[in-house]
Amino acid sequence: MSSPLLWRCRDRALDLSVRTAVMGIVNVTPDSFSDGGRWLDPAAAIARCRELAAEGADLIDLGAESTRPGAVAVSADEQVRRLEPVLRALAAEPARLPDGAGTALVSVDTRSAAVARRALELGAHVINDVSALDDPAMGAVVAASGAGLVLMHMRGTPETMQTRTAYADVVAEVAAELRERVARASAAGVADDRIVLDPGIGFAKAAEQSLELLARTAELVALGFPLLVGASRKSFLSRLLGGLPADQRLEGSLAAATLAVVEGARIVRVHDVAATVRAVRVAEAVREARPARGPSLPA
Ligand code: HH2
Repeated sequence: MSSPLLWRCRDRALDLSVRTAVMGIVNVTPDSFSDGGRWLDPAAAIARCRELAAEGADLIDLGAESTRPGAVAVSADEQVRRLEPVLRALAAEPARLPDGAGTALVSVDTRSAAVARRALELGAHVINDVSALDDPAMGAVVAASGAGLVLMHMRGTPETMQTRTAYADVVAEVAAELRERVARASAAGVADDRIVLDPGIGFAKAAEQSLELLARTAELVALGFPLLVGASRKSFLSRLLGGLPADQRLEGSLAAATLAVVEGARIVRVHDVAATVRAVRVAEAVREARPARGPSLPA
């Protein structure tokens, strides 16, 4: 059996056993909560992808639909219209990592199987599905391509999710619901070594629930799949920092990413790639320096 920390994505694979993968965000949208409108022009988006890869983004996550709380769904046709020129440019000339370390993988953040199918035809390596297979056709589309698949936890849709934050034990319930989505992916033919899990920080979560998920990252790592955490610039940080706007949440985002990595997250999804790469190089070294945890501490 292959290592669960080798994530296979079509003809590529990311070794997550020591080095944390950094996923850089490029939203080709008019309305994303932090970078909405900045990368809607294809030329600007393509340049941003190349810039993030040059800063060390192992993956570029392209989104064409905002999933901020209250956001309304965007049609598949419109998502494809926004994504296609960017995907074509990255397929023709992949975005290069620094120091000759190869090229960034391309991930597409979509809940739509039709969008995923087209993105995969255009060379995407990963489908990042924040609904974790709500679209009944999604699993088969991903399985047929051998792409990587991110299954993120959410309840409801971005429009309704903040009315669905009642949990008795947020970590136990997120874990159980992610397990159900893994079963759905497996039933559709997605191999285990393609799957990454994500607690969905801020998706159907109140601020204190996002904090508890971060604090208890290790319990989600124990599900046996690489864990991705996306806390970058999210509103739970602002609540702790006197209401700072999204463009002033860098230090809070770095703190959250660092903690997640020390606790075992293997991929972080972020807006600020250069700073995050430096922070997680330290965090993963601390994690690797920790002695293996014994069965229990003396009383
Ligand atoms: N968060 C957002 C979008 N996609 N995907 C995963 N796997 N994990 C996340 O935490 C996650 C995600 C929301 O952030 P952003 O893309 O910056 O904003 P918007 O949804 O408004 O485009």
